[in-house]
Amino acid sequence: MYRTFDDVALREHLGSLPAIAGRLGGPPTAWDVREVSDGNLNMVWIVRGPAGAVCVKQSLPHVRVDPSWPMPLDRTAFEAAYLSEIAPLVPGLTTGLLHFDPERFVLVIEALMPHVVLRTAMQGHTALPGFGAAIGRFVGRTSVMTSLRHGPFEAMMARIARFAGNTALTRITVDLVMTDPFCAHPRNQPMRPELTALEQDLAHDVEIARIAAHLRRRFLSTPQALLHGDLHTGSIMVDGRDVRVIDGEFALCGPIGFDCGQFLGNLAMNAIADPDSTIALDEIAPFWTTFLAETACAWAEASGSDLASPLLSDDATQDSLRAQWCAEIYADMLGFAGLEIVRRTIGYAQVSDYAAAPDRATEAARRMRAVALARRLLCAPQAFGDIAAVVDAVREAAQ
Ligand code: SR1
Ligand code: MG
Repeated sequence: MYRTFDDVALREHLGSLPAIAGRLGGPPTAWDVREVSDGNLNMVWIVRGPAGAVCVKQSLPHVRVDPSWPMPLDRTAFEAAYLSEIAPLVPGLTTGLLHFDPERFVLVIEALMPHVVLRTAMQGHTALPGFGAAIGRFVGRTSVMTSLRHGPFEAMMARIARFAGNTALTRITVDLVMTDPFCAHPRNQPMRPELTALEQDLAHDVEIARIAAHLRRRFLSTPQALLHGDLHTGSIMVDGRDVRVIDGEFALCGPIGFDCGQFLGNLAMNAIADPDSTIALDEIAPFWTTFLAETACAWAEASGSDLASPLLSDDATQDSLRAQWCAEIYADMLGFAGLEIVRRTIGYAQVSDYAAAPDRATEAARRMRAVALARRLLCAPQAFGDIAAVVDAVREAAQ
């Protein structure tokens, strides 16, 4: 039976799970339970015992940061299903799933210690190079291996059906990322008065409205692969060069360029919000080139319905099929990065990276430059023929 855990209920529940209690060691009363909820939706605790530690996540019947916003509990079930599918594909790039309780909507995963959230590390200028390539590997491998390229189409259909049920969180993305920022929705939180006119301009821009509608349609009707669905720099933890993707509760089957675009958009925002640091800018090209390289490796390993015709099996044809696949992802990535930048700059749930500005006027100017870049990504994607052109545009916007 579901009830939101308090300290006592949490200890009691973990104590009833022999594998978890054994991992922690000692009696439940000896465990150190610390609430570390940080995201917008769920409760999270780190529990430490004499023998080890675990991370526990429980859904609330509402958005954690806004109790007036009701939310179904099933999001941890989708996160558990996502982790079960992708963790074996990318060992060392995510967390192990230790336990899921479908009645209490409690997920127990490996505790990442002493990792910190990548966004925090970037803001503190302590993030080390290499995380872009790690995310490129993560997205490249998980996307090919959970697409029609690999396995029988029946497995893909089952995956699509399973994650199509994640409608509550998909609704959040459709509204907060793809709709509200472009219609002056009351949930938006642009810096007022500095960005009020910008929000109004966007709300009256027919070209942007059409492009947002196109991307929304692609997001909802192009189930290319199993996506993380919320791959911003707050969904990644790092410890030195160890990089882990967390928080897969928004998982769904969709266009691969969505995950790529969210990550790219967040790197671009950090670069513009904090021009004293070049780490985000420097990680963009390694992200994309590693994504392409990993896609090529996974493509060769995969065995799916694309390979059914002997007419397509020679190397040159396979290379051209892969190039076509990557070109489609690249085009989607530019658009979704544009949406993510606008959303995190004027919409609901913004990025804290902008706090790097020394004063309000500078912050507003940086936010405006970020939205100007987003407009270019959305409206003039032909100007970004390769990833070097994207890096140049981000560098220019950060100056
Ligand atoms: C109401 S949830 C707001 C945001 O938090 C999550 O991390 C997602 O990014 C979502 O859009
Ligand atoms: Mg999250």
